[in-house]
Amino acid sequence: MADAAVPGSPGKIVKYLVCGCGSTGYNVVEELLKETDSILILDRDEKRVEDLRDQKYDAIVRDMKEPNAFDDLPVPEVIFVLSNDKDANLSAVRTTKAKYPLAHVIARAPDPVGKDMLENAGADVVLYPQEVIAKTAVHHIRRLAASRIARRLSALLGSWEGTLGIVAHTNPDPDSVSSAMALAAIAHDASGGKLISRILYDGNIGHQENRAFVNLLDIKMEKITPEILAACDHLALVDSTAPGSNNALGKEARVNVIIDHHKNGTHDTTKVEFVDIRPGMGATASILTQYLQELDLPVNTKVATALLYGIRADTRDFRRNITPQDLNYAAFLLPLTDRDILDKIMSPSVSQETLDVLGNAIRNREVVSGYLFTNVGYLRNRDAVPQAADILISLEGVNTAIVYGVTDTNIVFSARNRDIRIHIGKVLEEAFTGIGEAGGHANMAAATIPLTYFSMVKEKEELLDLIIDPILKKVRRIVGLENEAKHEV
Ligand SMILES: [Mn+2]
Repeated sequence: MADAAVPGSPGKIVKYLVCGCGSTGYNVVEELLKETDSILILDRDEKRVEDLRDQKYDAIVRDMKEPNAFDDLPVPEVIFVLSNDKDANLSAVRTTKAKYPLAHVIARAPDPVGKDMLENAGADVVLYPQEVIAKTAVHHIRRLAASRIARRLSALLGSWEGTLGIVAHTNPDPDSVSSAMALAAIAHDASGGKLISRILYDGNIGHQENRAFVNLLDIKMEKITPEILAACDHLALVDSTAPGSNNALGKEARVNVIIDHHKNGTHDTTKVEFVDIRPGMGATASILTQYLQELDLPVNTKVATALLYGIRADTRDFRRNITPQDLNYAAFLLPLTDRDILDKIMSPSVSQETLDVLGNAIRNREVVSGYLFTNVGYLRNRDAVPQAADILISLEGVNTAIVYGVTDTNIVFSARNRDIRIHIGKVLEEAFTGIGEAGGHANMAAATIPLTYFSMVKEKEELLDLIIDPILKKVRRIVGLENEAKHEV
C-alpha cells in the first residue's frame, strides 16, 4: 500500500487514520478504499491486525489508551475513532486533537452519554449509531411517502382522458401559473397525451414582472368562462385551497385535484380524489417540483424556469416562508432553467401606469405619527397598489403604509407595516367587517370592496372618497390615531 502510510515515518502524511477496526471500523475502511488507499489502521488486538495485514491493509497494533499510542505515525488529515470502548475512544480523541490540531476527528459514541463527552473532548463529529439508524429510517420513510403521493397523482391522471381544466387563482401569480404548467406536464406524461390540459384563470395578470413572466415563457392561459368549464371533464386547483376561495369557481364546484401550500380552510375535501395541501411549504411550485423529481420526468426548460421563478416569487427571493425543501427543489431546477429568460423577467420595464400610480401615491401621501395614508385614485391595474405600498413603507419615519385606489370593479386597499405593536392584517379585518374582504399578516395585508352596488356611478373617484372616509376613520380609531395631527414627510 501507499508508502505514506508506513508507520514510524514522522513527517509523512496519511489521508485517513482509522482507530479501532471492529465491524464499524472495517466498514468505514471499505468505504474509504473507494476513494484512496492512503489509510492506516490502528487496533489493539494482535490477531485482528494480523488478519488485516493478510488482506493487504496497513495496520499496526496500538492501544489507544496509551499516551504514546500515536507516536511515530504519519500525520493524518482525518481521524476516525471507532472502537466500542468508550474510554479508549475518549482518550484517542483527546490525544489526537492535541497532537494533530489540523486534523478532523470523527468519533463513534458507544452510548448517548459518551456522545456529549466526546463532543466536549473536541471531536468534530460524533456519531451514535442507534441515532444514525433512527434518522436514516425516518428519512427513508419520508422519501417513500413523497414518492408514493407523486405516483398516486400520476396514476389518477393516467386513468383519465378528455380535458383537464387547471384553475390558477384570481390575478394569478408565478407560483400558481408555474404549478399549473407542471401539472399539465405530469398529466400529459401520465395519460400518454390522452388528457388535454387547459390552464384557466380569472382577473388580470397585472404586475409587470408577472406579465413579463407569462410573455417571455410564452405561457398559454385562457380566461375562464362557463363554456370552457362545461367542456372540462376534470378540474384541478393549484395554489388555492378550495373552490371559490380566490379563484373563479363557485363554492360548490366539484374539483378533482387540489394542490396548495396555504393553510387548510374549512372546505370539505373528502370527495376530492387527490388532495395535497402542505402549509409548511414556501410555494406550490416546490410541491410540483417534488412530483416531477419523484416521477423522474424530464423537465423542459420552460417549466423549470417557471417553477424556479414561482418559488423565488412566493418566497420573496428566498427570504420569506422558505423551508430547506424549497431550497432543495430550487437547486434541482436551477441547472434546467433558461438564465437569460430569468434575468429578463426579473428586470422588466415598469409600465407607464405603474409609474403614474407611484407618482400619485407619493404626491398624495399624508403622514400621522408614522402612519402613511395615500390615495392613488382611479387605476386599471390593481397590482400597482401593493407595489406603491412596498415602496412607501421604506420612507424614513413611516412605520405603516396604507395605499388605496379604485378600479372599475373594486376599491382596493393595500397595507405594509413595520410597527411590531400592530398586526395590520387584523386591523384591516376589523375595519372592513361587513363592508368588504380583508386579511393578511402582521406586516402586510390587503382589502377589497366590490363595487357591485355602485357600478352605475360614473365618477369612481368621488365614490372612493365617499366610501373610504368612514373606513379610514375606523382604521385610525383601531390603531389609536384619532387625535394626532397630520404632517408630511
Ligand atoms: Mn403560492
